[in-house]
Amino acid sequence: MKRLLIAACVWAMAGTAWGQVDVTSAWARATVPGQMGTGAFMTIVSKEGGRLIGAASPVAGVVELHEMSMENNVMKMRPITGLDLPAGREIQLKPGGHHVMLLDLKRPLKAGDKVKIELRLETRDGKRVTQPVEVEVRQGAPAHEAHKQ
Ligand SMILES: [Cu+2]
Repeated sequence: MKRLLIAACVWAMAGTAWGQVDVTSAWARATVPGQMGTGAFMTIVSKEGGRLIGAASPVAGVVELHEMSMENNVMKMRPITGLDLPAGREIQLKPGGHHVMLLDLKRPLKAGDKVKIELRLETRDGKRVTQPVEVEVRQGAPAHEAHKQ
């Protein structure tokens, strides 16, 4: 147990020291039986500026970045190739806006679970890096209807 705690601390410190971005309020919506996809949300701040270009997760076969928008009074969502992270600006991935879409789920996500998501980022000078974040699964309010498969 003690070793686990130390490992967790080192990991957290590493994230702070070398992370391209600061990630807070990360969560994913719990699934209902039979649901194969769900959204993950978080607040991202890039100190130097960069771009979020993708993500991966051990719990999902496919992970996409999505945006939601109103078109003719209908909420639509579509995959995007990336999301700019201007230096120092808080970018919110949230229900009804941009989100990380976990598709082809390998298991149901229950409230209280922790899920790892690896963010793929492009730095200001064009380098590609990854950064792991831990996301807590929460009971979300309305289902993410458009993503039932
Ligand atoms: Cu989506």
